[in-house]
Amino acid sequence: MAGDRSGAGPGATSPGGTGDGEPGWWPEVEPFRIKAVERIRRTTRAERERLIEEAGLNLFGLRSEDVYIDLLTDSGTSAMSDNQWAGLMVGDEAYAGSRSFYALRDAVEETMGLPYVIPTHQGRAAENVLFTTLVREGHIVPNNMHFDTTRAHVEHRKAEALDLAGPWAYDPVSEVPFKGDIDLEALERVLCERGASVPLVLLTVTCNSGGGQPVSMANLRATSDICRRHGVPLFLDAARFAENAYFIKRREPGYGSRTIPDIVREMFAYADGCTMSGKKDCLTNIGGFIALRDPDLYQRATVWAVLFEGFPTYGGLAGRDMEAMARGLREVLDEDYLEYRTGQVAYLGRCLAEAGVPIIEPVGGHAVYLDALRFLPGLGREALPGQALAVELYIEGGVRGVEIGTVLAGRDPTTGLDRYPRLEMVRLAVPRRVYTRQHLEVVVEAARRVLARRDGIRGLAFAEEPPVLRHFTARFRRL
Ligand code: P70
Repeated sequence: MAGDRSGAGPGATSPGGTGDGEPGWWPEVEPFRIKAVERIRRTTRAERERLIEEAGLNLFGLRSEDVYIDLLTDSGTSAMSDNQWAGLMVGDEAYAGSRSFYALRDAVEETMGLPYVIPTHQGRAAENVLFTTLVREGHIVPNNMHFDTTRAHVEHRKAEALDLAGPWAYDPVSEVPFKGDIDLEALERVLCERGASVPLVLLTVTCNSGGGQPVSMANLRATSDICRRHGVPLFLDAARFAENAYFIKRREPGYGSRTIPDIVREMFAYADGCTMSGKKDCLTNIGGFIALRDPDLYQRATVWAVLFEGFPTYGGLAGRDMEAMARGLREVLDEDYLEYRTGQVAYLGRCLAEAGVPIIEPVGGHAVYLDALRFLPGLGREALPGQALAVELYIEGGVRGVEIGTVLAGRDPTTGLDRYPRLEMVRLAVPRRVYTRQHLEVVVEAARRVLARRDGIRGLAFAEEPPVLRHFTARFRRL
């Protein structure tokens, strides 16, 4: 287990160490060796120019075979361990009462301290089941920042998805250690004025839309106090809970000598439940769950789970998927893994920053976010600079990122106008345990080359725009 290196953030330039008596001269190295590999293919620039045109200048439209380094998402793209692969073989495929369900339930209870578990096929399915149970038209759901599917599920019920991250979250360069913190005064105000319309409060750990930024334990505790005083349940959108716990250990006073499992238990002790996308910190390729403290809410949610997902001991998953999630949930708590994981992402950020590429700082847990407004200062927001930059990175190096900006934000459901978020970004999400440093160096070089020719880059406009979650299937044209 790595020890406390308090003061140095993950991936800081000071060399790392395992803290178990070894000298701290090595960097955040892979705590694994590679047992199976997957061929990837380089394409030519001419091929990529043609392929991205055919995809309507939307990176979601590309075939993965035509992508060299795929940083579209860290969701469902992890490499599973030998232990997880072995788990697939012993998965119990029974319709009811599957042994693998109990393995998952036990792993959730052990790590999160939440005894009632409903498996779902992925995170948004957990949102669908929970929000069908709790959220009605006219309700307000406060969150530090909603990620896209969460927002869409709230708004689909004609409720308001209210982002209450503090102003620090929108400053791309301030070195605030917990930029994911919710604004406690704003939350208090909302609950005082409109508390009767708030069915639950969410905290997204880490805060994906804000750059993968962590939420501090102090903020979790204070949020929980406020919610309890107003009688409103607090839920975690827990997709990247382990990465968040690691940041707490490294950055928050008083946590440096606590273990990750201990920190995780404390985080969840402040919550009434969570929705989980297992495709992130369960280290699996599919899966999710709802975990709850209250047996009555569990009963009510189960009704919808049966309708949407399946019998409550499989919830849209194969038994083997639940087995892999159960094992991943324990593996992800390994501090050597989390040090490597956050260190690799920090390494990418550091190299990009050194190359002069404007990024959101500090670097978050799962991705480096390029600041498209500073990268392409010649383009206004209406020219979709994030999307334009993502397209150029693909053309330059076969690197696929994703726009987290105006395209993703969509239109305001009441005004119908573009929402223009305060940050216009391209996210380079690093899949877990998949790429090496050399792969990341290709990414840095591609970004450096795009930066060198940025003055010649044109903006984009929608050519086809679907009504919900438009970023997945939209087509674009060059201005
Ligand atoms: C991502 C994916 C999914 C997600 C999340 C949080 C904090 C719930 C969910 C839903 C979505 C995505 C975005 C761009 C490209 C590809 C995929 N996040 N809560 O990459 O979970 O996907 O399992 O339904 O981040 O951030 P699920």
